[in-house]
Amino acid sequence: MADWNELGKVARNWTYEAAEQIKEALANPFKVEAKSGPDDLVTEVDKNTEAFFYNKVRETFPEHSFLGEEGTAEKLENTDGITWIIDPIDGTMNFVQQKIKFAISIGIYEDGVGKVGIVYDVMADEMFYAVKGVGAYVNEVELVAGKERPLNESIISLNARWLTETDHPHANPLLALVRDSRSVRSYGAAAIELAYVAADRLDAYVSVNLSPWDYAGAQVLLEEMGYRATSFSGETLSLLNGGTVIAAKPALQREIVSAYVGEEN
Ligand code: 2AM
Ligand code: CA
Ligand code: CA
Ligand code: CA
Repeated sequence: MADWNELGKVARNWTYEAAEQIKEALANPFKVEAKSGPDDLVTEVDKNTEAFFYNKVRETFPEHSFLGEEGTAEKLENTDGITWIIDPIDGTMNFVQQKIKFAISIGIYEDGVGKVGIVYDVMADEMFYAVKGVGAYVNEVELVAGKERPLNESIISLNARWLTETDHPHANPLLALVRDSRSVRSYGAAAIELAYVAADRLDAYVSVNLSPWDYAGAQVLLEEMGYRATSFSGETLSLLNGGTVIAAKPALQREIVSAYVGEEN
């Protein structure tokens, strides 16, 4: 049986090592490419960081599987055994243009069950991590479950762009959600926003399109806190396919699904 505390420590040490390399890279010019459009970027730093983790996992745990955003490893066919799901830089646009608010995200799963979760905000030096059944932490401080707040006292995080795409099927429910909440934030890094929900800095985070590497790390944090993350229709998030995501404390999460983003709306 794997020692998840120990594996978590190894993963955090690699994360700190990778973060040092990212900060060094940030001090020099690097190549930026657009993927699907001007808001979907990748740099050589994303690719090098993913390769760093892939090589570490391959050398140290050859029996483990690996999934990363930038395609270093083969596509994942299933979630049997121990799988590392990594986003080498979450918030690449922030990385390129703002040079703050980006994270390394790692989820380690066993047969589809989240065991270790890491979201490291590199420039803030904030290490959010959880080990299933042990606890969730930011740096060395254990996170304590926050109280539920009614929607009109809740701060919701989402990408405001979705509100402007009026022919998008989710635009109207999201407009209503924004109207009924206390206020809205937008940080541009899904893993950080999900970790903020786990840390009770945000009450909810909503996205119309994420991939498994965006939420695999933070999902372990959210589960450890007893919070919920599902698709807009209330389904468990998949590690093989992405889609819509709504994460919040359980009562608020259920309310947002049933009264706003769920299929009956
Ligand atoms: P990324 O920076 O790793 O690409 C805001 O763009 C947030 O949504 C980021 O966390 C980003 O992750 C994520 N995201 C997911 N799919 C995306 C896409 N197709 N284009 C841009 N961002 C995407
Ligand atoms: Ca990306
Ligand atoms: Ca991402
Ligand atoms: Ca990324």
